[in-house]
Amino acid sequence: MEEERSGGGATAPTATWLIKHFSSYSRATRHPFILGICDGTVDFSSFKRWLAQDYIFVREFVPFVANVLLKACKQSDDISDMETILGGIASLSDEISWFKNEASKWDVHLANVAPLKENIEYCRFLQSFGSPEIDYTVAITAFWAIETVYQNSFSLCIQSDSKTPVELMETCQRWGNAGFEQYCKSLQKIADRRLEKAPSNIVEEAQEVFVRVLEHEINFWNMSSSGC
Ligand code: HMH
Repeated sequence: MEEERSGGGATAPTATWLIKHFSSYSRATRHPFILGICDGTVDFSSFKRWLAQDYIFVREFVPFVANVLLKACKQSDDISDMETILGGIASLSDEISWFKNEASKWDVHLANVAPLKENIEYCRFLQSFGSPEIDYTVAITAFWAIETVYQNSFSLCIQSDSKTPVELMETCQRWGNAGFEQYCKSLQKIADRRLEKAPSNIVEEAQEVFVRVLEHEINFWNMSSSGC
C-alpha cells in the first residue's frame, strides 16, 4: 500500500492505521456482499435489505455529521474544515432523496422498515458522538473512516473488469465516483492534521474509534447479506 506522507516526513496517522488494521479494513471493504456485486452473483433481496437499512442509517448519519460540524466550529484551528463538513451535509440531503427514489424503483416501502440489530448498534454508536466530551479530532476521524469504507468498497464495483449488474451501477457510482474519493481524501487530510497535533490519549481514542467503525461496517454488510 502506498504510504501517505505528512508534512513533517513521518507517516501520517491514518496511513499507519490502515496498515496496522489492514485485515479488518479488508474485511470491511472487500466483504462478500461487495464482491458479490462485483462478480454479479449478489442476491437482489440482500441488496434491497441493504438499501432499506442504509436509508435508516443515513437519516441517523445527518445528526452525526451535524455534531461533527458543531465540534469543528468550536474547536477547529482551520476555517476550511467547516466548509468541507458542510459540503458533506449538503450531499446527504441529495442522498436521502436518492434513497427514496431508488427504494420506489425496487418496490421497497421505507416507511414499513424497522432497523435490524446491527443497524441499531451502529446508530447508537453514531449517537454517542453527541456527547460534548468527545473531541473534534476523534469525531472527524470517525467521519473519515465511515465515508472511506463505502468509497473503497463501491469503487471496486465500478472498475472496468467488474461484472456489476446494470441495476446496481448507479448505487456503486454514488460512493465509488472520483468526486467522492476526493471528498474522502479531504476528510483524511483534516483528520491527519488534527491527529498530528493531538495529545496521545486523543490519538489512542481516535484509533479505537477507527477500529470500531470497521467492526460496525463489517456487521452491517453481514446483516445485509444474511436472512431473508
Ligand atoms: C453503513 N456506512 C454505512 N452507510 C453509509 N451510507 C456510509 C457508510 C457512507 O455514507
